[in-house]
Amino acid sequence: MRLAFITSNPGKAEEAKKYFEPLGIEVYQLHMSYPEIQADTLEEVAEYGARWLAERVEGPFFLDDSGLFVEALKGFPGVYSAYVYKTLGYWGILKLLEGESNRRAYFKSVIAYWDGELHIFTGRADGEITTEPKGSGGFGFDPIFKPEGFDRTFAEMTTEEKNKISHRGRALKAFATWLKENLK
Ligand code: ITT
Ligand code: NA
Repeated sequence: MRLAFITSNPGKAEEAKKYFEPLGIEVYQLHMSYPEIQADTLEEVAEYGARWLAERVEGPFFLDDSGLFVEALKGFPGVYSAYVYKTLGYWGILKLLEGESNRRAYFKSVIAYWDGELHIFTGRADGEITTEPKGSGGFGFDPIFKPEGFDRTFAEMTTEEKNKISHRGRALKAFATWLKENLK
């Protein structure tokens, strides 16, 4: 089986490819931009995007909308993560947290799969924001996020390691489980 992943982010595509490969499912990246509405939740953003694409894309596809939620910043950047990453980068987050002792944060991933109907799968990873960036793997905010129970940032992990514990890995797991039960 082949699955189209509509994303502009090669890091996300790589993680999904690696996740599905051992399950005999080939994921390929489809570059197609879609509107990302301003909404309060990742679910709303993902659902709007998927329904918009459904009218324009032939066959099934999935997309992923994610965000980093920092407790001391009342959940910021959250649904604004892509914009904040593009403008301030992870240094901006480090700067906002300077002198802050509460470093708690979580990543959340929402996968929207369209096969004629909409299916939503979510995953979350709790951890903390480091005081300095570490590692060169992964993408986005990975160098400043240390998952709970680990001494390394996501950027210091291989894709396989990150997939086992990450927000996206967990959403992909829910997606894969659903596929196994629902594909005839
Ligand atoms: P799409 O085309 O798939 O939307 P994007 O990079 O714009 O790609 P989002 O809209 O989901 O993705 O924005 C989320 C932001 O959070 C973006 O800047 C990502 O780099 C970052 N991000 C998402 N998942 C991440 C992860 O697993 N690790 C680190 N940063 C992540
Ligand atoms: Na985006």
